[in-house]
Amino acid sequence: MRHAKPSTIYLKDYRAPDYLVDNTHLHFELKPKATLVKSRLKIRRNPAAGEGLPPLFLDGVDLILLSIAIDGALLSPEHYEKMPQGILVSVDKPEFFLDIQTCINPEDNTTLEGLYLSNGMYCTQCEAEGFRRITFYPDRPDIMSKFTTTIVAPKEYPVLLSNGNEISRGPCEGDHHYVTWEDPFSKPAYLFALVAGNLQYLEDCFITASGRKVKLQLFTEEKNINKGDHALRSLKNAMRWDEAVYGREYDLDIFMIVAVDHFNMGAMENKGLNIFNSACVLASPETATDATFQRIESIVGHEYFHNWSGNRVTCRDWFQLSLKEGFTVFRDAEFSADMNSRAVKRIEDVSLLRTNQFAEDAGPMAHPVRPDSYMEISNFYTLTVYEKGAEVVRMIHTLLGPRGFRKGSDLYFERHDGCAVTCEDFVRAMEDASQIDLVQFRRWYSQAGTPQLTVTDYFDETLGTYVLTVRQSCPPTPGQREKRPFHIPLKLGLLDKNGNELVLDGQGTTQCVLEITEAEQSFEFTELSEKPLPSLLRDFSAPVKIDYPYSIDQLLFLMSNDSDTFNRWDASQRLAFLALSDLQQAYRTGGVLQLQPELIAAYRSVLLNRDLEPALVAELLQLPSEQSIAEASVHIDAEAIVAAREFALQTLAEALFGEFRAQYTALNVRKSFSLSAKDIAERKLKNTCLLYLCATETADALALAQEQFDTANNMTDKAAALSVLINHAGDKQAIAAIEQFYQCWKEDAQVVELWLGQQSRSSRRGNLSAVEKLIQHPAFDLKNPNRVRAVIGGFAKGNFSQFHRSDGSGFEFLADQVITLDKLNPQIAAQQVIPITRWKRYTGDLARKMKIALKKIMDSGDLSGDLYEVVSKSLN
Ligand code: B3K
Ligand code: ZN
Repeated sequence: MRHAKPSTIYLKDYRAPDYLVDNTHLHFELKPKATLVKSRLKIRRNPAAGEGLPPLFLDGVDLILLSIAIDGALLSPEHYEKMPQGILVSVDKPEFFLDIQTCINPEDNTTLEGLYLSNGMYCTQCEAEGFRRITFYPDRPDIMSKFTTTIVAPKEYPVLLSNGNEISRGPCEGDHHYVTWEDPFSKPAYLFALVAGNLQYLEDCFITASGRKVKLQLFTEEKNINKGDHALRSLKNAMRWDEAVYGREYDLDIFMIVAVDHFNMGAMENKGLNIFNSACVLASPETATDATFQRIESIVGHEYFHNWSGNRVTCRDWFQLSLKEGFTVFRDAEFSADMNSRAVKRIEDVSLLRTNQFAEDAGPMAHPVRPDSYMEISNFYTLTVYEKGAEVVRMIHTLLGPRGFRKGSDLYFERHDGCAVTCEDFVRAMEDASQIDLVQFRRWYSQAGTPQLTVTDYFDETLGTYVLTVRQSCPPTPGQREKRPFHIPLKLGLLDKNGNELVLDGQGTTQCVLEITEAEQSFEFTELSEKPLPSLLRDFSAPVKIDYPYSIDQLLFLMSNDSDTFNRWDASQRLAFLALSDLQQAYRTGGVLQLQPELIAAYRSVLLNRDLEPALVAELLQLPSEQSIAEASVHIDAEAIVAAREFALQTLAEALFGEFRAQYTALNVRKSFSLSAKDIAERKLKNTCLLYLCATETADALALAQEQFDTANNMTDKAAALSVLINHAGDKQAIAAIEQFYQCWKEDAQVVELWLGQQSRSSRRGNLSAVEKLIQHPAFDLKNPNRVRAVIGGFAKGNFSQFHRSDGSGFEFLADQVITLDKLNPQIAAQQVIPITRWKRYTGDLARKMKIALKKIMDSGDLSGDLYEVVSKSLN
């Protein structure tokens, strides 16, 4: 339903539910336009909620109510009141059965919440508030109920799935059949799932640590059945990992995964029946890049880990979302780090956080990890709740140490199993298990914004003491002008002039964690014979910005000597940022653009250093993206950013052509495909070299790309070659590659999405008219979020130069798309509009033009609650 102005919900208004639902029996008769849903709820007054028998509120959206009965007696309209978002039922007894029949329309449900059809298959998405689109229900996570579900459907839908264990099946009238599922675990309605379709499955099994056999099944359309092995393998690895690292076993006898093409996010952790966006589960070497394989492993792990951190122990209310998401992202990040390169995983995660979460913290939608208000909860599935939330859990891990943290998680699961709890409960379990005081630490949950640390130092040569002074501050965010000091673990080491680690205490420790708790604090290190060079915030021990006046020489030194791999990479980034900032300045003032010879020399030595792991070399060679340069700028001058980065890329490419060429040739050997960490790293490095080579746009380099494009035996290499051809080849060669690729892969949904995304992200070919053409292409579909993300998101979030064209046409295009999209899928519309909501940080006319585009959306009338919240907050 549409709102003129949706209301705001506050955490401080939380009240325990008036009624509890002990059992939920659901009966579905599936029909595309008129599915009949019968529910029987065993309801009782919640003893913890007070006296009397208040009316019972049931959420319901876009439902046709057919009947409602209490203990078998039909209610007449005077016994309930229809409200815009549900019904209010009069109650005269403390315990009763409530029977409700509703009719819903899955076929026309383009919101992809509740029950909908995707390529002829029925599926559900209920988190956060989708269950109310299925039947009237107290749709809140603190109501946990035992569900039994019967699905009746024509036999052309042979597979009928729901949560838990199958308890019966059989034929029904006509050409119909039914299956009944029973979930023995109480759960909130957001974890309910139903799937019905003509699906094939892959099967495997897992023996748990205690010896129970769990059946694993992955369901997909027949044509994709060869793309499920990696997900099943990842699932088994995740199950084993959770037993080894957290002592958590799986609890049902069956675990199912279903791939769905139309899906608003990556995947959903429904109890025993995870539903996945096809793009996040299906992969084969011919169709998926290494990045996709790794993303699948981490998402399969993430959803599986939710079985404990989310399902067995769930959230009391949606303000507590990070309780399950922050913790589970931390769990999946550690899982991926253990399965692959730990250093690369950390670098990738921190890049994402700095580029996108820091931008969120600095924008109009900034909110704490535990928000204290929202209009539409779907807008709060953010990088702040997920990624910064994971950093908060990581900091607890750092402060408690691995053993203290494990004791804390054991206590948390033991104390709260089967309950709906809060972030406070999580922190308290960590505190109680470790006896470490986290009182001040809790501010990470309630204060928004990215803290800034400013570090200065002083060395007293006569005493041999070195003093580090750390000042912390945090910029104001909407509704929070003043911030109190955070409790920040600052991991560091000190290096002598030869690059050796200095010993910091009598025990030979060379790395320590300083606990920053005050606005300003000094730390003294004694008995040093020379002024050390600090290696600060190792492994990115806190989600903060850190400022220390490193010279270029010091950064070069850290880049080659730091024992902390993350900080070596970070030093390379700092160097690049300094150079890019000088280039921007020169561009703005009409000066000569120049890259310092020391920087070029540093890149050369990285390329030639045979002792470095290829994975790290590839990371060290990446120039910061335009988006991350923008995020690091106080005022974003889009034109100068594009010019500076382009110049740096070209200059490095030309200066190091021979080295890139030699490295490319050394790595470009034909071998059979494997997903080993070594092969992934080598492909990444090879393709980084190819990108630099082709940036010179020389025939020699483009011939290498063409050769790779024509002969690659895996999608990583193929897609990398396609990308450089799109971005650097002349029209004829580029268009031929685009066309050839499409003809080869047009039947494969995931590859088509990659193809669309590469074009709309291309600074060379993804100009506005090209993107407008793409949305007319038969492969584009505004009702499919993956296609929207590839084309519209690819352009607005991934094509910095074209989207920020000075005439503002990119912003207007986005506004028009968002207005149309909002009528179909409000969640996706609200996600796509984000780039223009950060208009205040842009210089000159771009800010004004973004604001005009936002106003156009606002004035277009009838906005969804989702879009209204984001647009109105950013116009404030
Ligand atoms: N819990 C789901 C996200 C649901 C989003 C609803 N708008 C996926 C995940 O984080 O695991
Ligand atoms: Zn999650």
